Amino acid sequence: MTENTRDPEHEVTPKCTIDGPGDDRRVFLAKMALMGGALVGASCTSQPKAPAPPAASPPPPPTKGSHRGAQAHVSPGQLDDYYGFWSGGQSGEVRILGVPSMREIKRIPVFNRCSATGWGATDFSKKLLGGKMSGDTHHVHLSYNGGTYDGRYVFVNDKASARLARISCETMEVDRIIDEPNSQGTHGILPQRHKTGYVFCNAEFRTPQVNDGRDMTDPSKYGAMHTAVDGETMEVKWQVLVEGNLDLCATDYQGNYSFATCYNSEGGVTLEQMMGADQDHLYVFHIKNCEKAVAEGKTIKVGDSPYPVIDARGPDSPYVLRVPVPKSPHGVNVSPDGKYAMCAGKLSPTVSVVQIDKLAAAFAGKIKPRACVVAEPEVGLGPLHTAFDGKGNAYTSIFIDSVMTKWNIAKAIKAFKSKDGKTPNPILQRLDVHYQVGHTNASMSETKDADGRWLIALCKFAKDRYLNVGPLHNENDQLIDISGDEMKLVHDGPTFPEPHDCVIVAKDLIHPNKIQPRTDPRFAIYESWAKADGVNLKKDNKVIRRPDGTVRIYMTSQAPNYGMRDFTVKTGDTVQIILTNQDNVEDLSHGFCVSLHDVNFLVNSNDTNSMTFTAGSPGVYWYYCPWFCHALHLEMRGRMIITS
Ligand code: RUQ
Ligand code: CUA
Repeated sequence: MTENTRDPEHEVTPKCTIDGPGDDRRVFLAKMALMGGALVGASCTSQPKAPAPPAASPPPPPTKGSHRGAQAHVSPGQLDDYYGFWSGGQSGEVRILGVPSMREIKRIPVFNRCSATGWGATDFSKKLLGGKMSGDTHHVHLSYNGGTYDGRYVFVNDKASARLARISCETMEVDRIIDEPNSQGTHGILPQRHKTGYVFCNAEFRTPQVNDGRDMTDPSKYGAMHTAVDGETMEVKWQVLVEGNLDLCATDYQGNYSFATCYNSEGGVTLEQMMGADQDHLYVFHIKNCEKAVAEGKTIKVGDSPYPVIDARGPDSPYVLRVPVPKSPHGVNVSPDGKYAMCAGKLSPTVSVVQIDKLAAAFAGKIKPRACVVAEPEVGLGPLHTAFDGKGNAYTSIFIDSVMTKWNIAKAIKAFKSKDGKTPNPILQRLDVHYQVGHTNASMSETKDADGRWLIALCKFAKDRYLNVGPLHNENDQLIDISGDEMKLVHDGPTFPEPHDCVIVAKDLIHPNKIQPRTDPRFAIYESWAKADGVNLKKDNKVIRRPDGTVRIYMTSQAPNYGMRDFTVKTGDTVQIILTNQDNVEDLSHGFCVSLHDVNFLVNSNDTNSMTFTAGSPGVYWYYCPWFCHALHLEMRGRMIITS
């Protein structure tokens, strides 16, 4: 079956027309969701028909309401307008793409072992990772000031081991990793936006609190943590314990609230149990009240963890307000004007629009929490996340329908108040994407400066869009031009599995250093070793046998030479290579690879890096520079001589 034909047998429901490619997988997924009783009140008939999917190339001819469009092609030698920060999912990394070219510029190893850079094996990274070599990054967000990015840090979660990492934008290298206490499945994160204050982290998996063997068979006693981490010091400040599992996270623009979508209000532990109730919640955390409780000691301790915990399980309190929304919400995104939190329905075809300035009255008990919901447009089957153009429109990713739905916020609010609840129709366009879009984000969408130029649909399946490369398919991140009245698909971007989310940041806000600054906290460690050994890191080439038997090799590099042509150690020695790159020139990295010893790491211009290993059996072992650095790069090597 070709993309543009539809097999009537594959219609999912008599009422609901799924436009676009009627392929087996799309229909299969839709059927699965329906079989799970997952969709409530789904009725697509009122929605505008989605345009036919565009041919692979050339781009479709202009249609009514089209526009000249933003220029997606970036010529050789030209720079992109935006930095795109992509999470890498189960690859454990973060990637930097240029937008709109979608060229992958850099991979930043975070929770993963990286052979190219030695991340996970160098002394510094090994210490940060604490022996874990995998991770699952979902959400990347940058530090803010005054409602927009301040260009200092990138924060990213690890769902697998409940951690939060910070990348310094100076070097685009991880500088901190912390554990989230009493948490599993750390999922949604978001920094505060008025300044670099807290970074909030949601635990998606409810667990016994304390999780030490007690309460295992009584899920009613399970709970989940909303954790406030200081974005400057990366210290956990406090936690709020709630009964529900916390999914995506958002913050307002004033510093008053943080948000968490909360599905599984049933408190179930199986899929069926988690989908029982028709209603779940958007949890709203009142930051000042939480801080006050912490200051007044109205907190508990959970297990051995030293951090104060506000026990907010049970009914609404000064700390947490539960705004009812249709079943199993997923994404929550705050509009660039700071007025609304958009809560995507996932198992409901709606987005609930929560008006943030009504929350104070709800916290004060003057209005019901549900009265904060001012619109609930029907956007399609399986809405997951919402992006913004700064012009009053929202773009919601629709997983089951494989479309992006563009809708107008003001119209949705008007329609909600109208007699039939539907007039005016807020839905402006539904654009086919390929396939099964998860996250979406737009240029500067998570800031007050959303500029309405580019939208990314992070599609979970690529299927037939690329050459067949075997059972593991890539993901497909599609670039959509939103600068005109209509969304236009302009580019397919294959990615290695599996980005979950991205943010698109105006290039003028990010200023990395091209030469390694030696002020980075990492250098304090090397400096302290050098001081103890009476070594000048930047000049000396010395072998130091420490009292504990460790052999420290301090070495320099300058293309195409190492400061040492050879060094000698004994079989079984613990050897630590501390290499300093004397080249102070842009793009002149060296590295250090030791034959047959699984030692390989990167040392950038003006950088120092180190790795520790055990010397093998007696013999000669060449070490060499793995980074092409000079015409005589292949000759850049020396001998490690191991004696018995
Ligand atoms: S999640 S597809 Cu991990 Cu951000 Cu929504
Ligand atoms: Cu240094 Cu190649």
